Amino acid sequence: MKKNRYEVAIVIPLYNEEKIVKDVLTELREKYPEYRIIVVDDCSSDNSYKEACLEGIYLLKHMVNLGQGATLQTGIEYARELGCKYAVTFDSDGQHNPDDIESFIKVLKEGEADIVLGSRFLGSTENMPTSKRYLLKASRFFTWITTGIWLTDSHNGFRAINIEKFPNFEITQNRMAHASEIIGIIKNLNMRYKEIPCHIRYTDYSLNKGQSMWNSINIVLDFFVGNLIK
Ligand SMILES: Nc1nc2c(ncn2[C@@H]2O[C@H](COP(=O)(O)OP(=O)(O)OP(=O)(O)O)[C@@H](O)[C@H]2O)c(=O)[nH]1
Ligand SMILES: [Mg+2]
Repeated sequence: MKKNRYEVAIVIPLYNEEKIVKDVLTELREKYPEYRIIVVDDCSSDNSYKEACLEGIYLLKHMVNLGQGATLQTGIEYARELGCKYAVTFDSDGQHNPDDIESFIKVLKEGEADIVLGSRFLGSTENMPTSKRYLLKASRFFTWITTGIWLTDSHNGFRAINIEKFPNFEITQNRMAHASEIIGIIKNLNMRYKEIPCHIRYTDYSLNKGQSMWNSINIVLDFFVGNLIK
């Protein structure tokens, strides 16, 4: 049987990362020429869209800012349209390590799981603020209480999904609630999941972009909006 050359899509949400997105995409394109790279610009107010306009990249754009959940959903839908079997979700802010992608895909290809979840606590971190560490550790208990699923890292954007096997894997929560929603989807669709180690870098750039505090508030709201009010 003919091997699908582009069975893997790397789906990249993009919002106001003009300083770094070109480097992130260039590295991914060089490392993974055999994968489709799909970038979804979430109506950035800076030059991110222009910076992401590179050869070999599929670049989509939301006409209004919809948030990370909707951005991932747009990218996953497009990966399906392109006929990809697996989708890896990968941030555009340089915090994820491209080298980790291979181990995520290996788990899916070997049929060990239907969704692979990256864990910085099984893997490693660089310069993670203490407040973020505590918040993320606390989030594991909320996730466990509300879904019955125990994860070491429940708010990590680095994942790989068998989208062919789960055509109804669909993120409907646009903003803060999507991370919890994904754990709910895993439960509802009875997906086999596996957490594997990944490396997360808190670079000067990502720490200074000024979204960290807002993201932390989002994680807290996620528990309430995504879980408790359900
Ligand atoms: N904050 C934010 N990010 C978005 C949005 N839409 C897409 N993204 C992208 O989603 C990815 C993750 O966003 P981050 O703000 O870095 O969130 P995070 O990595 O969970 O949090 P930090 O640990 O603070 O970096 C990045 O690649 C963003 O560019 C949005 O509306 N808001
Ligand atoms: Mg980030």
